[in-house]
Order: sequence, then C-alpha cells, then structure tokens
Amino acid sequence: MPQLTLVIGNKNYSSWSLRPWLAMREAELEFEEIQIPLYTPEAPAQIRQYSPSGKVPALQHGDIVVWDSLAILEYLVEQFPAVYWLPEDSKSRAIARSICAEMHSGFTELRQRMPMNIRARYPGEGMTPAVQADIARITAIWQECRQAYQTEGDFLFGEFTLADAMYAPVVTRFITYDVALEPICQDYCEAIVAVPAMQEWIAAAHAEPETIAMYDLEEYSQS
Ligand SMILES: N[C@@H](CCC(=O)N[C@@H](CS)C(=O)NCC(=O)O)C(=O)O
Repeated sequence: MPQLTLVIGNKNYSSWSLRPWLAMREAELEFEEIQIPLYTPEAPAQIRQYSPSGKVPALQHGDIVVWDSLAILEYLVEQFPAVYWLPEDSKSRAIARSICAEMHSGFTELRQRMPMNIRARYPGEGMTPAVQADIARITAIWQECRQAYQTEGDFLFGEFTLADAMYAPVVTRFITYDVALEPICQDYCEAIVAVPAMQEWIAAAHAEPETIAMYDLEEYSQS
C-alpha cells in the first residue's frame, strides 16, 4: 500500500486542514504529516512543492496528489471502502454528502468573520446579521440530524462520519466566539471536542508557537 502523507497548515488556524486530518485519524489510517506554517514569506513556495493550488490541505498517496479538502475526502472514500466514512443507507448518505458540500461551498460570512483560532477566546466578536444567518442554517442542519439519528450515537448521523469532520472547525469557532446554542447543538459540540483525535489537534494548536496576526484580535488575546 503506498504511503499516505497529508500536508497541512497551522493546527490553530487551518480549518481546511483539520477536516481530512480528523477524518483520517478517526478512520485509523496511518499517515505522515507535513506541516507548513501559513502566511510566512516562505509558505507559498513551500506549499507549492506539494499542492498545485498553493493551498493546504493536500494528500500524497504514492505518486498521486489530491488537493482541496472535499476532493481528499472523496478520494479516501474511494481508496478505503472498508472504512465507515458515510452512513450506509442511500437517503442518509445523500443528506451527508449534501451537508458536506454545503459546508465546503458556503457559510462564507461565518468563515470570514469568525476565523478558526482554537486557542483564542473572542466572545461576541464577529457577529453580524449575515453571520447569524449562517449560524441559523448550520444549527438547523445539526438539529435535524441529531433529532433523526440520536438513538444511533452522538454524532450527526449517529456514528462519526465525514459530515462531522467537515463541521468540526465550526465547533471550534462556536467555542472561540462563544456562540450561544440550543442544548442539542451544545451537546453535539461537546461530543466533537471529546473525540480523542480532536483533543490531540486542540492540544497541538495550543502548543504551536506561530501566530497569524490577521486572525488574532490583540485586545482579547490570552497570550
Ligand atoms: N477549498 C480549499 C480551501 C483551502 C484553503 O483555503 N486553505 C488555506 C488554509 S486553511 C490556505 O492554504 N491558505 C494559504 C494561502 O492561501 O496562502 C479546501 O477545501 O481545501
């Protein structure tokens, strides 16, 4: 089996990197990790060594390179069919794929105004009517899924799937910006944070020395 290598950015800031990393960890795949601190003078050239788009994440599998988080997840589903990546029945799979795609292409206001910054706490920052609308849609998705699958486990479709990996960075944003949630969504956030691989990523984010000034609001910084 060819070697798997995932190229990622800073664990504190790189939400797109977290998604495939978490999915691969939960799937118990063995992989090497290459980490490139983002937005340094050297970063663009370093990233282009691995990723034609100049963005992370990128996955190397032998002589195959896949870039862009959603393409990486699709590739993993194809290459490792024994892993429980998605719910089994067609209707649930259709919903799971749709909400993964909706995350990938949408929620731009939330992503821009509440960037992932795991070790920071910025209560109330970033909230606008458009962000509120993104949050309302995300929490509607979560509520619908949790209500439908709550007897099967703690995640969106009961067992952990790619949908949970896609929404995990939203969970960290809700913590950083102290977004008030209904209990059902709060419980879901707690379930995501409790995933051992998520704990590992969060601890690594706290241990990283690098900072990215545009994502750190000095007045609230705890460091
Ligand atoms: N659509 C891409 C987005 C990738 C992306 O924007 N990655 C950011 C880090 S989270 C990046 O590489 N930024 C570095 C840069 O733009 O120079 C995906 O889903 O992977």
